[in-house]
Amino acid sequence: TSPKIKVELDSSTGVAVLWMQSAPVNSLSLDLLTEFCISLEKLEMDKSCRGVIITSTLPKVFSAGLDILEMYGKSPERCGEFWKAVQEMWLKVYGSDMVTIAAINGSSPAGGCLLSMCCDYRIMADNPRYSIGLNETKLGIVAPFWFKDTMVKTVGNRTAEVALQLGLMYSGPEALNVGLVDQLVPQDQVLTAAHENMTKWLAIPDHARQITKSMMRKPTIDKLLSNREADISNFVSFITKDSIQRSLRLYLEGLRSKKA
Ligand code: CO8
Repeated sequence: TSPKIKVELDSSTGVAVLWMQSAPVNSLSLDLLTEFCISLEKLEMDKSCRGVIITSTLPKVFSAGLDILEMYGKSPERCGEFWKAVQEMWLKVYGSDMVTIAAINGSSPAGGCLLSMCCDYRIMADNPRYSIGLNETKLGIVAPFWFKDTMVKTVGNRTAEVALQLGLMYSGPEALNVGLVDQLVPQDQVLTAAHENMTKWLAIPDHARQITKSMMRKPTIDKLLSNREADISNFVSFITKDSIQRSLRLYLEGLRSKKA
């Protein structure tokens, strides 16, 4: 199978661009998550890399979030393996020592929004067709505590409380307004803006920025680290319930019939 991730590192600037290139929608499958983590790990260990811009090669989608097919009709063992990979991605991105900027050049529901929120800074393409948010409740599923924590850390408790219950998807201007994204720019300027912003972050001495980042994020990370196994078994017992499988099937059918 062809690679789902492409990385370009410019050693002279210390900035890498990590592209998700898994058509049609960059859904976060076990394969994509595994490749993503390996790529990020390599950059993390590469002393010449100080910052990474996460983006998509697809024309309209940043990431459609977790691959629903990984959660539908799969064995408990496989669901557990998948969930561990989702945790791993979150831990790696949220806890990265590098500067991370999400260049959100398309729609970014659920896991796509989570991935964006794990970055230090978010720049979104100004296009009325794109939206971003944690829409889990609309699928009849529940975002786990560390998704919730990440959202609270990004937009504050009250906004997260409403957004999570309603499964709100925000337009670009709405996302900017609540602070879910930091900048809204024309589609063709997303990557340029990400590079410009990266320069500001890289002007700060790494050690001071890293310690500060860790001070902000470590308690949230430790919470998952000390509950990892329980979180996996919670997910597996929840997602394999008949009623939840039925919700997922209906949602998938809805996605498919939308274009029929
Ligand atoms: N997983 C698997 N397949 C998907 C997904 C997905 N997340 N999203 C889209 N697809 C499929 C579609 O079914 C379609 O398949 P097919 O060609 O076979 O019909 C194909 O991808 C293309 O999709 P669209 O035609 O819809 O493409 P568009 O460009 O029109 O729209 C969107 C792109 C906006 C991304 C749209 O596809 C969309 O809204 N997708 C659904 C996104 C979504 O709701 N994701 C939620 C995933 S759940 C999650 O991430 C967190 C779960 C936390 C679990 C906690 C449990 C305890």
